[in-house]
Amino acid sequence: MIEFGKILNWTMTDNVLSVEFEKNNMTISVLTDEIINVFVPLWAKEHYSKAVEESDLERVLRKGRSANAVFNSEKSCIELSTAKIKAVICDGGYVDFYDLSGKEISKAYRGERVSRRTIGIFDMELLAAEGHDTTGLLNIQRPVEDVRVVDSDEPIYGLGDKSGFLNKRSYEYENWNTDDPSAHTEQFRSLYKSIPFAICKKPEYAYGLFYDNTFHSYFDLAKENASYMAYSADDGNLDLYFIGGGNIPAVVGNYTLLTGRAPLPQLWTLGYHQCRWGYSNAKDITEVAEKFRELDIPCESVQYDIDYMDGYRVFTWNEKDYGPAGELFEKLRLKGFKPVVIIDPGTKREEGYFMYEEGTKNGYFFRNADDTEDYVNAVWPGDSNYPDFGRKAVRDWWGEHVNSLTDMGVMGIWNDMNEPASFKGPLPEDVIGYDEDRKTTHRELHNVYGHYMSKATYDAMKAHIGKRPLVITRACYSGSQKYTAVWTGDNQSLWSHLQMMIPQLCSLGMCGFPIAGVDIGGFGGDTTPELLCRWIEAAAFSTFFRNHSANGCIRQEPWQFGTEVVDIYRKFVKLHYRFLPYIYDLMHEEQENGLPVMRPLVMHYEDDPVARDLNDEYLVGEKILVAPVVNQGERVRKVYLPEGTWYSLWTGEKHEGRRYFLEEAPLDHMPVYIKAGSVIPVYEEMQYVGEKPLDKLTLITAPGGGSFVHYQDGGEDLSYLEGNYNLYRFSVDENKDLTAELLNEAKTVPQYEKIRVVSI
Ligand code: MIG
Repeated sequence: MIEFGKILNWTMTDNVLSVEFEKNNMTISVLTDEIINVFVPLWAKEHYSKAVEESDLERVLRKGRSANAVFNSEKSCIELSTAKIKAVICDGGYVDFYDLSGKEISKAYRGERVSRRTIGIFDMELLAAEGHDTTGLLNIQRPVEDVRVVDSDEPIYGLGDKSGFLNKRSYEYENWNTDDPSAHTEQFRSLYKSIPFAICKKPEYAYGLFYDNTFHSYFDLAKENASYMAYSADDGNLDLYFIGGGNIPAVVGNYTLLTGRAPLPQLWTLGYHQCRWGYSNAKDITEVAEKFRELDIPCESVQYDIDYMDGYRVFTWNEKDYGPAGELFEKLRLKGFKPVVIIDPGTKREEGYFMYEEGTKNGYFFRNADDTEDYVNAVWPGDSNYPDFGRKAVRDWWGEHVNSLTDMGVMGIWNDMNEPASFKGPLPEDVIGYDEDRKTTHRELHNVYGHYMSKATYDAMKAHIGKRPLVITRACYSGSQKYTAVWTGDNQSLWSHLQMMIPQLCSLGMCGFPIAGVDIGGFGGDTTPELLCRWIEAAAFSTFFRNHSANGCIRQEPWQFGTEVVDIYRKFVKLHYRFLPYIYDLMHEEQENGLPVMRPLVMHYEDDPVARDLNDEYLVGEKILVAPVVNQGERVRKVYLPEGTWYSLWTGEKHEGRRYFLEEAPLDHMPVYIKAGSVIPVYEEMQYVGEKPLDKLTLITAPGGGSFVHYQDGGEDLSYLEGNYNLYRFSVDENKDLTAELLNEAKTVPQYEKIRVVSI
């Protein structure tokens, strides 16, 4: 709990209100009419934000702001108004937010918390039974705390990759990037990522709360008490961004305006990828790749897991088993495969190994608490050091080695183990690292380790390859979407994990990560033919679309399970490729509006009580609704469609929304619906991106007529930033007559040779 006391003084300069309380100071900055920062310098005067970069701020501030503050002597509080929001700052440090009509949006909670639990009740009993003193665990006071009133049934969304259902109300979570290989259940408090951003939805107003603090932090989302949600942190500042907007898309738009948006990826990266930890030589990789072509299942890459390294030494190549990298890459490149390789931060301690030598000589690794030696823990290569990515010099060094990989022909980099993982117990919080030239500790840096590693990778690739980088990461923080796509780490071949995929990817999307995926088929454990089929179906519209499995589990390529599975698998990978232009269009729009590709229904149907807690369907953009089967044995799917008229993608059958109905769903069928009035661009079949010129476009139309803005570029380089793209507006009327307008004309990207319209 933070003590404030009464307001003593305040000043307003430009957009910044500084308030002096008896016991603390607070700064309230108006960034835009809807983004307000509340800052209490408990630890440092600076924000030291990793999520909000200078360049983001410039963008935010360009959106304009105006604010004025008055003292309300009757209530003894300061009223700060923007054109859209009123923040009221009161004695006691309470900050309340209202809309301009005076309706309450988010108020500080004034009472005492009923308890501050740090541990589940069941664990408490267990601990007590084991003779531990559990009294102190009931009411831990943390130096940073913010408790806010929520309505008794106010749903809460977001929080990144956290497990559990879409509506995070009644869960508690911790932000401390964690690599826990056991099956991620609903009870898990933390996973690999820390995204301390919640979206709350009042009946008439949706808003967001972003707590920008990288120390270990905690959310109790109306679990300990239905009338408030509580945020706390072990250290750091209270650095809260109140994010208005009124509806969920606007809140996501504002949040991504603040923390940045994912840049447009190369088209091929949105295609299908195959991986396995344990493709242990060139023959294995080549046979898997060739089998995809032979079976006519589209595929972009067979990815290289740690097996390709020489003794798990990062930035080395195991020539003994894989031959010269260039030869293997070239052989596969001729068949359309792009090399994507894993890298791990843990750097083997070994005399003579260049990474160890360079890192040691230059002092690039984390240091022990007493600053006498480099810090050592163990990961795959054995005893290892940890690069101190918080410093630009270290990121640049790392980047040079990333460049050596891309020079070899590598086209995508997959960053693993960057929580960071450690086999000999967690890294102590007092391990020393730097935030640029400021000496600090792992306590502050832990949650941004993956963020900085991704930034190092992205910056190097962008400058070096002249193309849009493909970076994938396991660990990250708010704002990492500027550099990297994400996957959700080590799930398992469990139906419950297939089910969790939908809320997890939707939540990541609501937190600004549009390029996200899970290991299709499940990473750990043995998949089953039925589970694999349902998984490729359910994931068919995901943006990082990869089947991956662990060493030691049964192999998970579709052909391991017979021809029925292969046929089903092919059908849904092809479905994904057909809709690539639509997915790409959504990625193009994301640059403008911050919205993800895969969206929960509540994003566009906020007032629909069914949508608010719907976990087994998702939207792709606004026009496509997917209702996959995610239960073992199920052959009839109960589908819910929200308001409007919808058409089955497969049969054209018409359905009116706002109701449930049953659809037959044999193993080879996934219900998909297109909204009335849609115009959706699709491609012809292909084996991989780059196989043939994409000079024909088909527009699928659903009755009603409508229009759609379609984006077309070269798919790889950065010239789109200079306007080298074609932008079309396609309008289709009731008679299916097409009008195409060219809104922007590319310098070097040829326009379509043929555009045809088909009705559903
Ligand atoms: O400790 O590189 O999540 O995708 O296959 C396991 C081996 C290390 C964890 C990753 C997984 C990858 C595996 N890695």
